[in-house]
Amino acid sequence: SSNEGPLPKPASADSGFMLSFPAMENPFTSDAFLLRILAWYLPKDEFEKAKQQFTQLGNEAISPQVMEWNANAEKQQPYVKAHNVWGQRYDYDKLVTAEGWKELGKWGARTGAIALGYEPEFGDYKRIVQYVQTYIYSPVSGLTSCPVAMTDGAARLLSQIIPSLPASHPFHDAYQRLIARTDAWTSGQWMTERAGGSDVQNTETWAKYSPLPEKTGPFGRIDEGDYLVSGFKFFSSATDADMTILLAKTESGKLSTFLAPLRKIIIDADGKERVVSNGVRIHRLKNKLGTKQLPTAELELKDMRAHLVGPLDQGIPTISHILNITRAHTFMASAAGWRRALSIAKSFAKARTTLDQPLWTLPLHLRTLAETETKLRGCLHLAFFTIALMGFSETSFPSTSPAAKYAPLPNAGHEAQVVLRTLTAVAKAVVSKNAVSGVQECMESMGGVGYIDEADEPEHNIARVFRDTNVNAIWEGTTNVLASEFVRHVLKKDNIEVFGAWLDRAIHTVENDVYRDVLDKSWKNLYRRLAGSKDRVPEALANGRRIMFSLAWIVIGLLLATDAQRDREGVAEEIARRWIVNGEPGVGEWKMPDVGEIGPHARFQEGEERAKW
Ligand code: UCC
Ligand code: FAD
Repeated sequence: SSNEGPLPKPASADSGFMLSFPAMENPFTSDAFLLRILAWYLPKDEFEKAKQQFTQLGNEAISPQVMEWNANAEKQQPYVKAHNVWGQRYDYDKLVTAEGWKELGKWGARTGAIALGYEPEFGDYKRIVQYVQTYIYSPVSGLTSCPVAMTDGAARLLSQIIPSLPASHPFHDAYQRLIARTDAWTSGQWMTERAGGSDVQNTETWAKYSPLPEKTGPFGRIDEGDYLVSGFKFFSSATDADMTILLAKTESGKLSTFLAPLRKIIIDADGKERVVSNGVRIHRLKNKLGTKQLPTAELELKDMRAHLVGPLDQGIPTISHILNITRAHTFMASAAGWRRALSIAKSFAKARTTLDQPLWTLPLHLRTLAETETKLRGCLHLAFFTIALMGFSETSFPSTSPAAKYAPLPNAGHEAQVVLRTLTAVAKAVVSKNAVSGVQECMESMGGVGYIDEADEPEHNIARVFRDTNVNAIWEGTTNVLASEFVRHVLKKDNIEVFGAWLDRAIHTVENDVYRDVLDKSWKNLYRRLAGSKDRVPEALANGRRIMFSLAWIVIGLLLATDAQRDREGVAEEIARRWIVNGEPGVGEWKMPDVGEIGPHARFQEGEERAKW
């Protein structure tokens, strides 16, 4: 009617409501929980030194330069150029990767992604410090964190082998190049074949002993190994690597571990040196849900010259040095991606208004984020405790660490080894699996924008984090394969008794009577069943996932409880309470259905056996 005024100005493409999203914060200095964990393990001096380095790394991680490299690596996906325009095959398949990918790899090496774990600067604490680097670097590494993981594994393996080798052996040089900060080498890990990646016993790659008649020294160069390897590798993620560690069978029909460079030097007809492929042909690159920046390929190997690593026929025990390191990178990257997704989701909840109030003030939304934070903190505790054990077992158990006083560490030596191997498998499986649902929750909490996958805007692209996080539950052993590894390991020899002695002792350091009681009853229940399963391994294997998640729930509860009692900090206390007493992230609530009946103490009446497998 005529007395109505003009309508408000409608929105247009460039006017109307526009959400203003806050700038990213330094992922180190803004992460109160990470700082708390670090202060638990590092003595004051080391903590201050690390803080300085990581504040700088955190600033770099949110810099426009790093964002640009990430966008570039995501947009310019790798491809292979095998022939020139005349149809001639190159001396080796040219794998073309983005500038961003290359720069991110160099940035990782420069900032110590591997070096920190081998340089003496942080002494007994070097692994913890190295994995803080992983935590900050991996979410913005454009997946160069994947070759980093495998390179770290190869460095660890060589560090075990080279002390017994003469100085002229090429493995010494390879090791130095892997741990370098500049012009560093990367290494691949080739295990999976078409016949299976979980069970590698059906490997169809063969290594023939065929030493060169003449070498350039008693042990030759890195490309003068004594074996010729041929076969087909179905997944190779480090296709642009300098070298690789791979499994192959020898005439015994058993698996051994080999090291080979991807290129070799030949002398051509006119006496000139030429760099050619060391018998590796890229069959094709894979199309994948995520990890788009990563050049995952199928490779055909034909007479690849390789060195044997470790004893003949001991392929699995030898390569397991790598597996345990790459699994640690996997769980840390899972937790780091999850933390990044949650930071984005929290920023969104502060920026978005709904029902005329900031989103974060809606109790239901706040509760969803709080539960996600609780699960993530639990997983982070498990992750860093496992890393601390790894570091301490490589060097020595420190008496100067606050952890020696407060953290429930096992005894150095055999007990620590059993606990470390157990928790490495458990953490890889449990943290990676939870990160998938955790990141999904963060994505959903941003509504439709959460689902937008914009390569140009890596600073708030949760969808990319979700795609990339999914793979962590698959590679380096699926959840069930790790559950199987865990069950078989603890049921061997007296491992369950050794593990049990530690956990029992640790639980009894919990001062809060209620927490101690809940954890003690839960563990006794699980232990009784596990220790009684030595002659029923197949049955325990069938229930492996449930057992593993139940154990993780107990160990995380223990870590949260001991952390809280160190200073009675309010948030730490509340998270411990929610985890242990409410069973909030446990039974039902914890998104893992297989947590089973382990959970709130109310369910653990004396003598009652509730935890059914
Ligand atoms: O996926 C891959 C790379 C992807 C990219 C990586 C990026 C990572 C981080 C990224 C961050 C963003 S490479 C492919 C990974 N493949 C796997 O993980 C294979 C999964 N399958 C398994 O784990 C299986 O359990 C196998 C292959 C290890 C099982 O082989 P077998 O033949 O059944 O062998 P056993 O019987 O389990 O083990 C043989 C010996 C045993 O010694 P004994 O008999 O003396 O007890 C084991 O104790 O090897 C020992 N062993 C180990 N030792 C086996 N596993 C381990 C271990 N984890 N630690 C120590
Ligand atoms: P399978 O072994 O066939 O497994 C299929 C299913 O069977 C799984 O659900 C598994 O849990 C289940 N299963 C198998 N064994 C058991 C058991 N004992 N108990 C219960 N369940 C079981 N590999 C490399 O070697 N190098 C690489 O660089 C590499 N890069 C990769 C990159 C990407 C992006 C991906 C997706 C994979 C990569 N892989 C790599 C391969 C990866 O390690 C394997 O896919 C993985 O180990 C599983 O092997 P598979 O695919 O053959 O599955």
